[in-house]
Amino acid sequence: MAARRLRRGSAVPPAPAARSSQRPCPLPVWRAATAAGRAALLLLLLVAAGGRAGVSAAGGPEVHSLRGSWRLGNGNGSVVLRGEVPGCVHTALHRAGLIQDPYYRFNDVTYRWISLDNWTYSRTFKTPFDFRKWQKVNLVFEGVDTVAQILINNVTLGRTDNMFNRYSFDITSVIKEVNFIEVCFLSAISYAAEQNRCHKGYSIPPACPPPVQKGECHANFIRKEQCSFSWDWGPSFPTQGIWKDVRIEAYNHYHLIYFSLTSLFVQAWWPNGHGKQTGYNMTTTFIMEAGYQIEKFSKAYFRTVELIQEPIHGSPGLSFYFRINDRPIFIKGSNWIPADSFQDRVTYDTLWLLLKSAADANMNALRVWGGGVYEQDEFYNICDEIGIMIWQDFMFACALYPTDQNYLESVGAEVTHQVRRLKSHPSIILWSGNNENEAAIASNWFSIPYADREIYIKDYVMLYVKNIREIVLAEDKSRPFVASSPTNGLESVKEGWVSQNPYDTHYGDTHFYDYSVDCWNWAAYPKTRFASEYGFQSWPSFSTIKKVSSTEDWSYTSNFSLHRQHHENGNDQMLQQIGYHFKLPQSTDPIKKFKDTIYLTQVMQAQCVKTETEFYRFSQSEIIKGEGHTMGALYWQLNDIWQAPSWASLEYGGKWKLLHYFAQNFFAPLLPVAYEDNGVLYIYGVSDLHVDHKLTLRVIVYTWSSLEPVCILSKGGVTVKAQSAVPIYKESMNDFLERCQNCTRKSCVVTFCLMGEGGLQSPTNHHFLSSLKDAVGLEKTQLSASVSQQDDIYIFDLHTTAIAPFVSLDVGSIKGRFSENGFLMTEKKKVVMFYPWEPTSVEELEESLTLTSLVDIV
Ligand code: BMA
Repeated sequence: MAARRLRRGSAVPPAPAARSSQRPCPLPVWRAATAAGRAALLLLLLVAAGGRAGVSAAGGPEVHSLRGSWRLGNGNGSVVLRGEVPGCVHTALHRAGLIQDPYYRFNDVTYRWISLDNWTYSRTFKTPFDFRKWQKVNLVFEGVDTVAQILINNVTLGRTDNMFNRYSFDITSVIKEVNFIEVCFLSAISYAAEQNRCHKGYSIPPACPPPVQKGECHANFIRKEQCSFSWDWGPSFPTQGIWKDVRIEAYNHYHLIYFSLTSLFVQAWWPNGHGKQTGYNMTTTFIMEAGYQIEKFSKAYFRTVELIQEPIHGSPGLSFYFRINDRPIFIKGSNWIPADSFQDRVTYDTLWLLLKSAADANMNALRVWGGGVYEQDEFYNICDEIGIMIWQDFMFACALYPTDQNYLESVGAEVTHQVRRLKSHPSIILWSGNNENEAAIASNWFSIPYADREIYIKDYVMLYVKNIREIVLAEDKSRPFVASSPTNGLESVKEGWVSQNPYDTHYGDTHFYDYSVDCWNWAAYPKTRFASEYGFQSWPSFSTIKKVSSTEDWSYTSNFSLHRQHHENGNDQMLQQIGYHFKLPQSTDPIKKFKDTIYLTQVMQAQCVKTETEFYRFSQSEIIKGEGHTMGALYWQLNDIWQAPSWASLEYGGKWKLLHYFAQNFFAPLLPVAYEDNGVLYIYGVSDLHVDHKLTLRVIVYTWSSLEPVCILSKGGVTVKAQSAVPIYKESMNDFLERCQNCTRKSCVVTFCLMGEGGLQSPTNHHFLSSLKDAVGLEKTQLSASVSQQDDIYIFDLHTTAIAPFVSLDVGSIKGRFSENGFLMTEKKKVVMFYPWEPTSVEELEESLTLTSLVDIV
């Protein structure tokens, strides 16, 4: 199909400029019945009025879903199949057996033709009601991906060009008893290229992603999931399809489009780890003329959020932290990317598993990153339910963007729609304009000549400040807005929204990546106010990789391993980082060598992110040389979009990497952290608890060669203040080693934990005194496990004959998670639980179990 000129359709809600075309509606009488009698609520209602007068009917609107099986054909008609709606072309082709799993081996490149073609979805449907009795009939798309012409009964209704918009077309005059509907897509790649060509005057970089990503160009010219054109952790699958609900709605007089509640206060909603996620079921009834009535069921939550940017004593700059219900909260968590290249595969269960895993790892927040999608309602419902706060980016990332009128109108409608759709969720605590676009201009990522800089700054301010910010402030005053991440916050505003150095540690948030530093060295990290991105890569486990590869791919240097790595030099960087502290695998058995390398990448990643996160947590209460008061740690990234090396702690499919098990500990509400500075060993007590605690610090030192401690220290009466990080132990390293039976750095390892009354206990933490490749005395160990079942849980009784660092339990593809993993085993016996996510058995678990520790790597 040749590229056609399409007429722009009307998105709902209209962009601000188009608002005047909407008839002002008298507010209906409404009555709110709520469990919280004293609830103070602000309601936002958006109602549309029926166009023709006269016909009145009691009851709600007629809704007829057009979900289900559609006819799907490509541009020249050579491929015809059935396609599910909601869905996309790739999943339809796969389901029909016309293509393999798109994630298998090199298929991302092999199947590029799918996205280059122009596909059409069509179907006939009977109108299941007497449409003549209704004043207004609309065809509503909750999401169209992306550029399409919509026709009904051969009449063009309009076009779509923004996957983040909701589109509604008035079909009152064209609907019949039997109808034929067509959604004719244009390739997103061709459209983006065409938009770029049409943009005269100056270029909008970046033109194309780096070749290592094997992606498509000009993603910034289309309002579509930016990472669908490829990313440094993801494949290029620029999908086409009706990706959300589609339906016919008929109504008289009034029709409820958006309904949101903005809470003030009663029983509050709290983030995970800080209290309950109290919510109230609420029924609101709108009673209108002629007995017409609309009933809406919803959940109301109450919480306040403030982003505090104020001077800090002894430090230049401003603070940057969140206060929830008047309580300052240290933000702990990660960054969320789309859970699949094909959104129709992201089910409630997928979301639940990933989000619950975040909460189970003691996270209280996630950032929905700006290169993906505004997530589905279920995502935010779950976050509300389990107390995961959301830093919500608008969908712009790592690029500059155009600001011509059409583009701004489309974005305006998008932002209005998304804010109205999402603002009721207490989990969302911040709107953020984009990912790294302030930094892209400030650090001149795209080598823009100095003389042209102002054009791009003007565009930046136009898009994020004069448009997006204005709309957000008009639609939702209940939560803060920042223009970018990272940003210097108020300081960026002062500097004209693009500050000289958006990574300034004295202001706002920072992103920090350095793969060549020794990640065990905390001094390499910025003492920032808020770390919203940082991380290191690892490979997903062998069982995950196996599903999308074949035998010849199973080596670290295979074409496949290079192909899946989308970050320049990523595989080498991991080996370099591993090499600082571990011996690299040398096995002559290629598969063992591959598995050992995978294991080490995960060990390295876990240890690196642990060190960095602990640094941010222990920096929360101090100002040192003008820096500190760090109040957030969101590592990059929580989840994976496919099976490939990445910064994720959860593999595609939900399996926990060692990092995720480490996160459970390094985000624990009560945690002792050790670090060395100038030959002195410090232990800090870090607490997110709401009250001060008198605790006992227990430090146990082992030689690598024995399961018997060489030195035990118990320090009682240690006060760890509520929500703070305080030094609780300090000793010169020389004294410490001497006191512990002449330990040397190479021969000993330190473990420590905090204990309090009523069973209060921190996880046991460890501090290495040398690189493990230099450790003296580590012995080959016999690790064994016996498995038994207790109700729905499986018990792994572990046994070791010697100290075993980084013990990993892996049950392959059996879905579930362990209570802990990747630990330093210093006792002969240990009990680890396995929580299955689907039915399994003792036999199956025993058969699949692989036990690995560092000493097994040869
Ligand atoms: C940050 C993110 C992503 C990227 C990650 C790792 O810049 O915003 O764009 O995937 O780093 O490189």
